[in-house]
Amino acid sequence: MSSDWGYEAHNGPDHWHKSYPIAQGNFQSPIDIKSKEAKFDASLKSLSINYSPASIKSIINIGHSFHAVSEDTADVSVVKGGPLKATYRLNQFHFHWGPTNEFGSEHTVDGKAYSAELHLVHWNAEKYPSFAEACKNLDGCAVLTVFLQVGSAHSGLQKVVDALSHIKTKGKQAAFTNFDPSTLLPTSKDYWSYLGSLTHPPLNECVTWIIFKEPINISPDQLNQFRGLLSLADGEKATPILDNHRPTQPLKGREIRASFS
Ligand code: B30
Ligand code: ZN
Repeated sequence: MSSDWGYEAHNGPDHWHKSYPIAQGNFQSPIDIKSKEAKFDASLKSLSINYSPASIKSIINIGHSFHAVSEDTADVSVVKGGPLKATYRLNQFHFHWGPTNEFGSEHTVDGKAYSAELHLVHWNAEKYPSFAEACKNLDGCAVLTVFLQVGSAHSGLQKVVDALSHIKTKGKQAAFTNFDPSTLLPTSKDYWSYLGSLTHPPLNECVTWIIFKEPINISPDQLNQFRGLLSLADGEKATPILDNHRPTQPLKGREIRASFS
């Protein structure tokens, strides 16, 4: 079944509110982070990330992006502490990018976009029975976010890029194992945090966003390999996935906290 939304002119972010009215809600993501307005909170220092290479199982082309899927029936890769009041379990990670290297990230910092953005998506398995149930609650999900800036090739990212040759078209899936997601994290663990939503439909307002200040590198060639994925199934007309980022949304009085001063 093809979905009713996408990132093109006829079904893109400006149309989503018709099928998903929450698109105009008070806790939507992404946002522009005005770094001067973020408030230092010493209690955020205690973020603890525990990832294992045993958790990632497969990689799948979902048409508008690709997911690296984690085993999430047990606490194999988790994040806790910082703004979180429970242990959140990794469900999948994915990226957002754009047609050129000038923009492509979803969040921006002081109006500046990065070339791409990594989302490590977790859910509150202490409180909810499944990712889908967790998504119905404000404390349901936590997304660790890393900005990607164009520079030298990233060796951790190259393992992901190498796997893309097996999932060129929508619906394709391949084994992807023995990958440590922590290789995609920046050296500095300084971050901003705020409450928001999933950045594409169903756009549920269920996410504690944790956004690392320091970007990682991605080479122009690695970015082009993302754009080489195709958005339709085998046999249908091949359309590359050139853009899958939502523009920034109004902050509507929300507070952005910083783990650093
Ligand atoms: S994000 O991290 O805010 N970009 C979902 C998960 C994370 C984000 C956005 C959406 C989500 O779970 N969406 C509903 C289920 N999806 C599958 C998926 O995991 O993400 C169905 C779909 O394709 O339409 Cu995209
Ligand atoms: Zn995302």
